[in-house]
Amino acid sequence: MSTNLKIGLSCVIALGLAACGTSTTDADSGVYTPQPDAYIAPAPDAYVAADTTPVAADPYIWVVVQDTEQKACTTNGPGADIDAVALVANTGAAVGTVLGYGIHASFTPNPQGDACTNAECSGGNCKYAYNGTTFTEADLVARTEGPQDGQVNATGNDVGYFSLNAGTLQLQIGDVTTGTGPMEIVAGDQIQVYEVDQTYPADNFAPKGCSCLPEHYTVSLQNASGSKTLLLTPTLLDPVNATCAALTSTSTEGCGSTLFVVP
Ligand SMILES: [Ca+2]
Ligand SMILES: [Ca+2]
Repeated sequence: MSTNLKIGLSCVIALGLAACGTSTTDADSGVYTPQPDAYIAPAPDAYVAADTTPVAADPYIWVVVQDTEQKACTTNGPGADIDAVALVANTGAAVGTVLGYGIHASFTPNPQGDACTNAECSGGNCKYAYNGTTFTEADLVARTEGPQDGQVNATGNDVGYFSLNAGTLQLQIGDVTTGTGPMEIVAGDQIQVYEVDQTYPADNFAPKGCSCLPEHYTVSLQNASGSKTLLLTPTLLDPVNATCAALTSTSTEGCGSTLFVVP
């Protein structure tokens, strides 16, 4: 029996069981049926991998500053007075270097109520809080973006800070040079919050004798989807704020301008 006859006979037998064109018997005989399978396989694999990677990361990009100061309405600026928020490097030769400042700031009043109404504030106006009657909320919230620039004036209005009045400030971090963001915030990074405190008269950003109370707040991180929140640990107070209690291993609040570490 010739070779051709053997192949033909096996194909006839296979036809009785399954499609001859896709059987392994035909592959043995040199017919080109495998080609379509080899072409289709790689494309869906490459697409799926690229689509899932960013979702899995979902890094921390929001800094959330929550006012926790006890109610005190004797001034125009109830609660923590936030001037600026900085992302600070904490590795290698870059330790202490500012990497970025706050951008895209927004504010949420405390759903349980403000600490102070205008009627309770000095002069009937919580001027530096969102409910004050002198500045718009947008103006005040934007004062927390960018580098430290708060100034308390003996006469005329203060500039450069926003009093939280029991509410919550959210910011992203933009690159210190280009301003673009949000930058990802990772373990080991540090967050420096500038709160109008006793460092302001000490550094000539407020009149000598300014009460400029160091006030309390917490700092957390959130990811873009809002599924994760991470409370930061206050790690360094400014010694000029003599009324602040010393930090301990269980401290959660900043007091005045405070450096926090991302655990
Ligand atoms: Ca400012
Ligand atoms: Ca203050």
